[in-house]
Amino acid sequence: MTKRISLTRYLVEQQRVDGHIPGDLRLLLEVVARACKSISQAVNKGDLGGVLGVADTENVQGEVQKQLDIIANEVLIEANEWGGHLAAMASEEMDSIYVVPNRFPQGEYLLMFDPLDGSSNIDVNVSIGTIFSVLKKGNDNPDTIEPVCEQDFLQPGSQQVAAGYCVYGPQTTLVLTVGDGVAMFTLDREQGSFVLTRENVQIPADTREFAINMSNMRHWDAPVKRYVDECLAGKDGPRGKDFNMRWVASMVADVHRILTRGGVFLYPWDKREPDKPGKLRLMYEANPMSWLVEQAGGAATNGRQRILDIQPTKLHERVSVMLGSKNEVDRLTSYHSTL
Ligand code: AHM
Ligand code: MG
Repeated sequence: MTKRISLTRYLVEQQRVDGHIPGDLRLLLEVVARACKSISQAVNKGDLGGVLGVADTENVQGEVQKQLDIIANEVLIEANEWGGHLAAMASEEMDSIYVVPNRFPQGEYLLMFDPLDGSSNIDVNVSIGTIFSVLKKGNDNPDTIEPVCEQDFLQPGSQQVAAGYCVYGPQTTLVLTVGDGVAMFTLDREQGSFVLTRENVQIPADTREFAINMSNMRHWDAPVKRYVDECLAGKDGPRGKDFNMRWVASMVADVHRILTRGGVFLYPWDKREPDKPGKLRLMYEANPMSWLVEQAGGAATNGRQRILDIQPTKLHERVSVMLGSKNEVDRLTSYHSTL
């Protein structure tokens, strides 16, 4: 019989055998996984659990919140606030940071999340997910510990100590990196545990598949238009091969496909909102996904710069995103420097 490796055992081995993660980070990741299990239950119940539909609120970005956005946010906060591993949390769905209340011990980590990514797919029974990223609170002098503040979160993605997502699709799959490659864990609902199902995930450097919302074509910048035009020209065009297109409109599902079989995902800056660098959020979406993709041998840029090198200036910062198969991302990035 093949040996089943649970997420718990994987994390213990990362701590004990490989020394990649401290005990506190291991426990924190276990709690995040447990919260994802509960969100998965709520997602699965759908109408039977009364969790679908819109709430009467907007988030800080002015987007109408769905009930599940709010439920998932609460599940993550309640699961994580008492464990003693965190100093504070930040979420796409909250205006400002959530400092762990005084009644609980304060830890040294910072957790960021997009509690329910792909909100437009909730009510139509299409894959959605939770994205998370963990940073360490700055190097405090223990004699002068300052209270945690938003500034502590403004670290480039290269400083992440763990990142991942959980996709709620036909299967619930947790995908994780702690800087030692990418591992995937499938939820075994009977046992109630995540089981390791893929390790050392690698994205092929070349692909024939791209993902972008084509309805925005008229708003794109010249380098993105050139790239997609060349893909669409197929084997008679400059690329000399036919391309396929996929767009789930849940970043978790699109990135999961890319980690599984390659491809390139683009949500570029466009002319609709010239003052915003892009639609997706740097801290909750682009940074964790970029680190996962790089850990799997792929690349991630905003067209001009490696996403993980961007110094954030605010919590809800947005960014243009191009990630996936390395040779395609390099090509796109080179088009930005020549056009
Ligand atoms: P959300 O976090 O509010 O769900 O928004 C992010 C989502 C991404 O998952 C997805 O790639 C993108 O928005 C889809 O946008 P569009 O509807 O413009 O295609
Ligand atoms: Mg999102």
